Amino acid sequence: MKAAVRDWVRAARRIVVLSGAGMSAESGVPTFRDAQTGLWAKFRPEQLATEEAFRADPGMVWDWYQLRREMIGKVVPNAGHLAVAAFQQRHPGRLAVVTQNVDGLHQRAGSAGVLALHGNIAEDRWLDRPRACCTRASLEPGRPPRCAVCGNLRRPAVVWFGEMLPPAQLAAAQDAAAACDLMLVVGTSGVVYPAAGLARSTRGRVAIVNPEETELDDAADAVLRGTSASLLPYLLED
Ligand code: BV8
Repeated sequence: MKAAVRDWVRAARRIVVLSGAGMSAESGVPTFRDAQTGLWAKFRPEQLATEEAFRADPGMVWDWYQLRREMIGKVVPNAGHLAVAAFQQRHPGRLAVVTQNVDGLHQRAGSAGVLALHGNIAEDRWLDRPRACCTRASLEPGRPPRCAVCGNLRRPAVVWFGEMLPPAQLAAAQDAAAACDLMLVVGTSGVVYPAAGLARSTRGRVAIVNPEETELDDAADAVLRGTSASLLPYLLED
């Protein structure tokens, strides 16, 4: 089946790679549904990655993001990220990357025009609408940092559960899904919407790359049981 999917890649004029946390697993980044460790072991990510959790205990949620940032700072893109970026460089405009990941590894691998639906963990923004006093000069260090004048908190610039996805990114991803001949759905459990919905609304054929069953298997034209770092270099080679 993997040879057939490689033929689909070769024949496709427009390809979308829709990636999830599994894309970064072989870089050493635990997936979103891997068990949380330490202080956060008793929580599920859906409980921590929310505005409600952050407002209830800013320090605890901020520390969880700091731990993840440190971990991501120590890893590098894997062969799967690199194969996607290399394909884009060899075939400009033929492959679009739509990712649910916030780790920036597609971008660091050299992929262009990455549509990061859930934001970027490396960046912060103000929790409440910033006032004139909320400037870099008024930033007071802390867990989390805050505006020394009005107390406005800094928060990770990611999309929390219950928050809208960035409209421009989502619209571009929906357009890419509608226009593609082939969507490679890589390393995602297919649980989180509206991102997972792209695999159901695409015009193109759907091929899943995942060592385990996913919520999207029923929507796939092909399911390749394997890892992204081992399969993508094969599927994307000319
Ligand atoms: C929203 C940033 C509108 C934060 C994340 C229907 C429509 C719309 C919304 C909903 C809906 N149904 C439910 C909802 C609500 C909710 C949702 O989807 N909940 C789920 C839990 C049911 N969606 C939202 O809230 C979204 N917002 O819809 O706004 C709205 C507004 C108000 C009220 C209502 C609606 C916002 C969702 C964004 C949440 N933020 N991340 C952070 O990172 O801290 S999502 C988070 O999950 C990560 O970004 C992660 O990427 C993403 C998805 O998980 P996966 O990537 O799939 O990772 P997972 O661990 O699950 O799976 C890993 C997979 O990899 C596994 O399959 C494994 O087998 C595989 N794997 C492992 N190793 C490898 C591998 N694959 C390949 N190779 C390997 N080596």
